[in-house]
Amino acid sequence: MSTTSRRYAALAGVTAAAIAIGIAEPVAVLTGPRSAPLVAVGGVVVDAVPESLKQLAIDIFGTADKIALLVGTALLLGAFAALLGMLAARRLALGLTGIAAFAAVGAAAALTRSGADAADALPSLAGGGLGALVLWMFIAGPLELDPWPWSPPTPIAPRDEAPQAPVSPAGPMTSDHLPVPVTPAAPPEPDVPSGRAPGEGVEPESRRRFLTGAGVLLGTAAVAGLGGRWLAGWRGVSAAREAIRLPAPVAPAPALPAGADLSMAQLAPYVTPNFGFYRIDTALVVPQVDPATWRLRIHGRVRTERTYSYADLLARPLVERYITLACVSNEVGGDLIGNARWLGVPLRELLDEVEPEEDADQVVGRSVDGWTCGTPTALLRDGRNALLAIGMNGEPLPVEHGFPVRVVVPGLYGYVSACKWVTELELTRFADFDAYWVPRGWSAQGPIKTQSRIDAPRARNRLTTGPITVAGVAWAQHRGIRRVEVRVDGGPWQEAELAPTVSVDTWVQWSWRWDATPGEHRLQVRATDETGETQTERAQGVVPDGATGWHTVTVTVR
Ligand SMILES: Nc1nc2c(c(=O)[nH]1)N[C@H]1C(S)=C(S)[C@@H](COP(=O)(O)O)O[C@H]1N2
Ligand SMILES: [Mo]
Repeated sequence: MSTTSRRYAALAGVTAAAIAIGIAEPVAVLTGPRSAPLVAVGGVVVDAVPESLKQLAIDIFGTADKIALLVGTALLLGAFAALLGMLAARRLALGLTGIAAFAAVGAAAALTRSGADAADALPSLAGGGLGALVLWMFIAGPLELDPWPWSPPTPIAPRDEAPQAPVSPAGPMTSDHLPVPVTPAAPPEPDVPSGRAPGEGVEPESRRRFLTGAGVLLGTAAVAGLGGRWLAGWRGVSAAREAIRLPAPVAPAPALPAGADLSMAQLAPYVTPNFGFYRIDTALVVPQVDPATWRLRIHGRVRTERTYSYADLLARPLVERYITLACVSNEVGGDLIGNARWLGVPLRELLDEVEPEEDADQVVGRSVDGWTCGTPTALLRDGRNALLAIGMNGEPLPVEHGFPVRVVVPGLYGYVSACKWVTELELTRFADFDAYWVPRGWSAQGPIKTQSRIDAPRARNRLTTGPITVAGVAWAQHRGIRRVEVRVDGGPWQEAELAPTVSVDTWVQWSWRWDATPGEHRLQVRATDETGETQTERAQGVVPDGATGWHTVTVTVR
């Protein structure tokens, strides 16, 4: 095939794929956003890729890893589609088979997501069908080029002599049934020297039709795709969420002591605003859970299984507590941590109502999308403020933070406790069930490790000789922070000043006055928790149960 033909064929393939994926989106508005082929396949990939690769993606793209995955998938798909187009130009049946295979993969992916039903195959099947139609239109239908450029042009042979080159398996459908050029009086095409512009050798009228068709179809795909996504969002739960008026807590959060927040530039605020709160989950599209139909079923190894509605929760005495949530994937010095004021029902009370059996040492939280986490039953009943949360910083939970209901447990990493969009709590045993991250290489137990971070100054700040405030945060949820120390260039540890805090369940801000001297300096921090244990210097990565080591920042003073 000549370069020219390859370009046309690739364009046909890419347009067919764009239509397939674009059209699937509005269909997925009816069947649920997780049934859209890109999202379904992406979801399977997220669940299946080895942990090391996922960590690499998080390292490179941070919390934009999902967007990176979708863009990467789209690029890969585009390349495949181009190849498929070229294949179709040689043998249409092969191209169509390729599209059918892709549709089958999309449908299969959608069907295997947890909670899927037969309708979830529809977006992929509808998209595949239309994609195949478009491919046919370009290769052998109304948008077909006249004559086919699929084989190298033979400039010597005058076009109205001898059968033209296209001896394609799809042969009989060639140009003879196409309209003759509209302008029979048009001057004959100039002879074609080698190194021609793409498309030359093809009737200009048919070329125009082909390219216009591709443009219109690509536009249609974009409008359908973006429109579908928009509609899905509009059909989502934001309206239901906005209509909610949260009751006042019977046990409000303690007032913040003066000075809990040093309000310093670069230093993380004591309370993390909702819009700035880190987000980590495996959901490629945010689950839309209607509070009117939401239920929480607590079952398994219990004496009395119970089910609660959202209204049931609102009617109960609510407590409000500051709790700092942290991700096990947070590197030393990282920002996958945030502190919020959570409103909810004490989980202990709900567990008392279902009466767990003595040997039920694990409570498995299950999200509407099938994600699970396993929490030690004992920790949920030991008096700490483990909450079934409905509010975050005075608002109903933001949709991406688990609306309408999630779990928050002080002292445990999110992956073993903080189930968002929770719909089930199952009492079981660690010996009987591994939650989502456990078979993927993470520890079944995930107590938060004592950590500290330098927020100011940062490595690239321009610093001048003289007094400088070094500041940051330290955390050891549910144990509390007793001491934070800073040292410069490996010198003696110096005690930092701790800001007041509301409880042992939140982080604490710290600051330290440094008389900076010119040159390059290495600042290091370490914290000691209220049990007297000082955080270890030993550097360990985040797998399997959280990073260790001292946060170190190198700065230059002039
Ligand atoms: N349904 C669901 N809940 C989930 C997760 C998830 O992937 N799915 N990830 C957990 C992890 S690893 C963390 S660190 C916290 C993060 O909560 P956030 O996104 O509200 O900060 O949610 C937890 N809850
Ligand atoms: Mo996490």
